[in-house]
Amino acid sequence: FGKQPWWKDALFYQVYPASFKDSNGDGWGDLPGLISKIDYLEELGVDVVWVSPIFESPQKDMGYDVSDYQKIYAPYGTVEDVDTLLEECHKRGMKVILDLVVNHTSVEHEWFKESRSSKDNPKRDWYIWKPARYDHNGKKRHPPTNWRGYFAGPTWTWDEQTQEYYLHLYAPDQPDLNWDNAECREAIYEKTMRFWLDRGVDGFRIDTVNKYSKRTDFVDAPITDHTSPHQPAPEMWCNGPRIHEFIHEMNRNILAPYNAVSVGELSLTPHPHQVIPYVSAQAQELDMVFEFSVIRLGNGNGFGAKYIYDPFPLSTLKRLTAKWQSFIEGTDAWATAFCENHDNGRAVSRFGDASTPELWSRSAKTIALWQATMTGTLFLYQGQEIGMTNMPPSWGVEEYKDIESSNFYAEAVQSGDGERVRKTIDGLRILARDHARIPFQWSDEPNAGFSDAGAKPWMRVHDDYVAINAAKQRHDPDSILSFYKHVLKLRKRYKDVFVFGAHKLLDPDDEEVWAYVKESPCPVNGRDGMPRKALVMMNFSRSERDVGDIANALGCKEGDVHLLVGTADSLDSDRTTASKGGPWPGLA
Ligand code: TEU
Repeated sequence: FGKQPWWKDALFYQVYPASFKDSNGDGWGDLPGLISKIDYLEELGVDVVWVSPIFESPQKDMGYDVSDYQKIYAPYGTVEDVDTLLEECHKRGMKVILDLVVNHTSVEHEWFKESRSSKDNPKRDWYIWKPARYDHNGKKRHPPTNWRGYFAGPTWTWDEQTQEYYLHLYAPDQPDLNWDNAECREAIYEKTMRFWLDRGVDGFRIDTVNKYSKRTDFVDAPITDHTSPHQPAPEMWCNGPRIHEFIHEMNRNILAPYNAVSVGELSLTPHPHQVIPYVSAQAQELDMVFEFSVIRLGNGNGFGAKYIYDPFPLSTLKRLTAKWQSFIEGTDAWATAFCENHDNGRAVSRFGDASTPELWSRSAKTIALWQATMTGTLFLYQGQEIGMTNMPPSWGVEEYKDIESSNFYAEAVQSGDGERVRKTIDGLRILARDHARIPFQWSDEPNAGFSDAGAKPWMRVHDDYVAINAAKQRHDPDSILSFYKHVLKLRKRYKDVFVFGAHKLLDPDDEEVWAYVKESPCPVNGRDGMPRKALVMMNFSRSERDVGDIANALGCKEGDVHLLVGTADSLDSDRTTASKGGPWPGLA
């Protein structure tokens, strides 16, 4: 299957730096702390470390509000610490990508300070300014449109000094850059990307990559939420008229010359037809994208109800994944395999059952097998490999620090609707971004070994850190961490099947066992040069299911497949099943 770029079968690992490792006891994770854990990442089999934003920032949105792209937020360390991180990773054959946040800056960024200083400032047009609208009697001032942003508020904020509104899809502290301005785009390429590529960074995870081109008619969105003055309007700014021109320009000007790897965050983009133009080889735009159909499962419909949890049957997951897989097979385009990140609840709490230690362990291993056998480039999120779980339901809302959580909660309280408040709290307990941001659980030492014993971590350490931590699992052959290492090796060893293989979902109506066949795209030296196949079976239920029965029911006769993997008996036995015949050794 020919020469593939290095990143297609690489293992990426997302580090949320504030919560990974604190080296100086200030309760906030930092770069020296991350550097002290590179051996841990290497041992897991990580090829590429993705570091969420570490730049100078007022931290209104945990660094996704950058005030200086060439400085490091002091509690994380210094630019020289980044040089050390690069050096330490590169000497181990590992790479580093940074989080590129260029849909917006912080209000504290010099560019915005100039832009807001006067209407005729040369950088005025680097942001999106619009005059107010007034009632017919000219009394009441209104924003240019009725759009609702991602953090439960309007997308416009009035600026007294120049008497205009500016656009922000996220917090008022995150004004949107105007990508329609060529000078602004040039500055983004030169001042945020080239600076880090020249220092040796290997590429970028590109934040909100489909939002840079907005519709320029700025019209009101239809009223769909009668409880709010602001209406969801992602169609006004997702996949806009010039988006492919901009991303292609970014590719030609900066990504390609540096051979930088790129993965774009592409939410709310109908796939496959609207995703392919971002990632097809001939597009010369991005290498990969994150497609969110699967990870969004359970989110309430639309912006207004995001945190009104919408329970889903497993079959939804399977149907979505089948569709997702078909889009990958349909082209040489590449999506990514992932089930966690810093914007979502923990997978074992959402897609598994963490209610008892036994079920928690089996669930986490089943999820590990799911991820390790998925087609595409695999991304893990810190803590997923040891089965870190959502915050305990007993914790109060004060433990939810994230702007998105607190804004949705405040909006529910302001609505005066007790039922909505209750549902929002229930939704946050499953879906909140905060669950992924509590300190990494390294050991059973105080503060879970994340920070010094006397320190007060910026977020509360999980109550279960004594039972769930990396040190406890590292040498335990039955641990989740050991299982991840096991199935990650399986993925690498049979990458033609698991990374590059076609995916055939077997029984979309079975609500308990999720089974699919993966087939290598090319004849290998297996039996008679036939493509290699694997039957993957995962029992997401508590009932006993027999491997043989399933295989037969699925029409997979013995010898049909060369590798049988799965936690198919039930969540109560994580035995992985040896292969049945075929040229391959069973799962060791
Ligand atoms: O998220 C982009 C985005 O679409 C968010 O709405 C995200 O999907 C949502 O919060 C999920 O609950 C990126 C970053 O990943 C996120 O952390 C930032 O808050 C956001 O952009 C603004 O930079």
